[in-house]
Amino acid sequence: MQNPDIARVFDEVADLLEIQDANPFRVRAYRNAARTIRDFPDPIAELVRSGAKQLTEIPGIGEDLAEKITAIVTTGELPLRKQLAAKLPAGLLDLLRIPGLGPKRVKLLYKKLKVKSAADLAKALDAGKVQKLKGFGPKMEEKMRAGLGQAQVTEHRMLLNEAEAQANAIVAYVKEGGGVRQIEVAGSYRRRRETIGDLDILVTSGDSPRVMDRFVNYGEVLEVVSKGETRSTVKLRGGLQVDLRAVEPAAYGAALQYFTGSKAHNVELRQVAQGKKLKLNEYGLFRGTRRIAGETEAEIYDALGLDWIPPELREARGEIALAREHRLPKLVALDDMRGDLQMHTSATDGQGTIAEMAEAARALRYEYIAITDHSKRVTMARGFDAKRLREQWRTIDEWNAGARGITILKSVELDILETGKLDLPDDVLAEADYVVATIHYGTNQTERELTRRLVGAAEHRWIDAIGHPTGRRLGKREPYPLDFDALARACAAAGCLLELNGHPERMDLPDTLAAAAKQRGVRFALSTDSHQPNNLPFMKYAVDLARRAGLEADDVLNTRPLAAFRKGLKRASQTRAS
Ligand code: DGT
Ligand code: CA
Ligand code: CA
Ligand code: ZN
Repeated sequence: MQNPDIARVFDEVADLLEIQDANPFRVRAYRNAARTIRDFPDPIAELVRSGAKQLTEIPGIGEDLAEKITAIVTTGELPLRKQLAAKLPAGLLDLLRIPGLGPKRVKLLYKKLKVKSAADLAKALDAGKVQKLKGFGPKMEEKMRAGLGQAQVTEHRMLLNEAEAQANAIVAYVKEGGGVRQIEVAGSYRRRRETIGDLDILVTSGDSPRVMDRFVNYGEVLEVVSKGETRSTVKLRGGLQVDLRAVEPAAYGAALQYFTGSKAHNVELRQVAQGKKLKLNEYGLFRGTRRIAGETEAEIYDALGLDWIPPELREARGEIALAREHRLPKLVALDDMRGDLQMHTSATDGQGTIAEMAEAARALRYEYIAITDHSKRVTMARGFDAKRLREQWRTIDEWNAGARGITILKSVELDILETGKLDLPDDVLAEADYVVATIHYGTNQTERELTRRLVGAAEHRWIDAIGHPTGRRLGKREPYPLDFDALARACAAAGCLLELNGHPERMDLPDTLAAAAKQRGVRFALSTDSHQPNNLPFMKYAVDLARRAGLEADDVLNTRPLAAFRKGLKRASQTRAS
């Protein structure tokens, strides 16, 4: 059982409690638990089994939660979840998967209209009953109709970090069985897309039937979809499908190239081959019947007259022309990062002290971090007013005076209010080292209003970056309406950074928008939006985003040493009005 599987149980408990009108603090406790578990870097089930570490040593996990986790890991079920679910119709939880429908709305639909399933909802919509409920306007109705259609046709995509946990575990398991020479996960996973439809694993082996046998007997397998001597497909608990293909070593590079995709990239690449009177497929690059390349990817690209293209760029967005002209970008790498520019502490909605966050950052050999707790508008997170923020900054000053080899930047995640005003006064913002401005409220405004709010913030003298610019939450919330080009132009003109938030649920900016912003001359800030020390390694996902956008180290301000970083901030060119 992987961390996301455990987390899902707690999320469901929170949903069930909320539908049943439980105390909001109790609901929140389970939500936090789910997040803590989902974001924990090591497999918690292993910890339970090995007993190597007390679960209660994990930040945010107390006695009660530790007991519940142990129950889930050892029995596969949580009695509390069963009890809560038994009180409600079975179809009700399915409704939660429809975009826009959270527990609050599901509760209303159930209580007022006796809606117990997706079918009931469709009927209620057709009868015009839904729009009469409070909080369900015509816009919402349209969204639900679209969602109902979608829930039936689109498959479930998994977040990259969840797929990564599954991929690492299954690859380690297959390797342990022996007889594996090469093994690699191809597909969208290798291209580092932010969500993954299924995993495509390739192996070379002297004994592929044995490898296939082991694969289908993996402990997490829920269903063996197909099994053969060179190809098998399984479905794991939690829904992820995994394909395993065994190929001969002479075709490994060709198979890796083919199954890495994207499909659109492969189509273009095949055309390049055809132009040279060659044939490209998953078995190799052929002149007539003779294979002229296939063992490695590099020799295939080379034989086509192209530089090797990093998988993150293989989306048919012009990378093949660049590879032909030797003009591919030198993509930013995790190793280039010298700091992390968004994280929260237990003073607001994080779990971890300033010192704990800094320690974790030092373990990653960063030079600096920004502590960006929320401003006061985010009441749920006990956001800071000017007084509490300045108190935190004094603590940070003291910490920095200890010269611990890492610098903490005084910062804040500042809410851009519904009116477009900022949540804290200018004199406070002027004292910060770095300010990242974000929108959390009023996201149902028009495109014009939302764009005006963001552009206004980007132009403000004490705002250094716009955080999670589109507001999307993968699989949960669509981006708010925004004239992104207007924002990008404003940022470029004002010297405001755009954040690439690498929190796996956000991945915001999306890669295509980041690439468009680079064309406008924008520079970027990479961050993790960590809510506990263990989240800091999420930086790799921010880097994945940046690489998919074609960014180089120079495009990312926090690849620079501290002094150069400070100099590159918008505030460095402002004179402080006193
Ligand atoms: P996913 O799984 O939806 O996140 O995305 P992918 O890209 O992993 O797609 P998937 O699993 O359907 O296929 C893996 C790769 O195999 C894909 O990226 C390219 C290659 N591939 C699959 N079907 C075709 C095809 O019909 N033509 C070509 N040229 N390549 C294909
Ligand atoms: Ca795939
Ligand atoms: Ca596949
Ligand atoms: Zn935020």
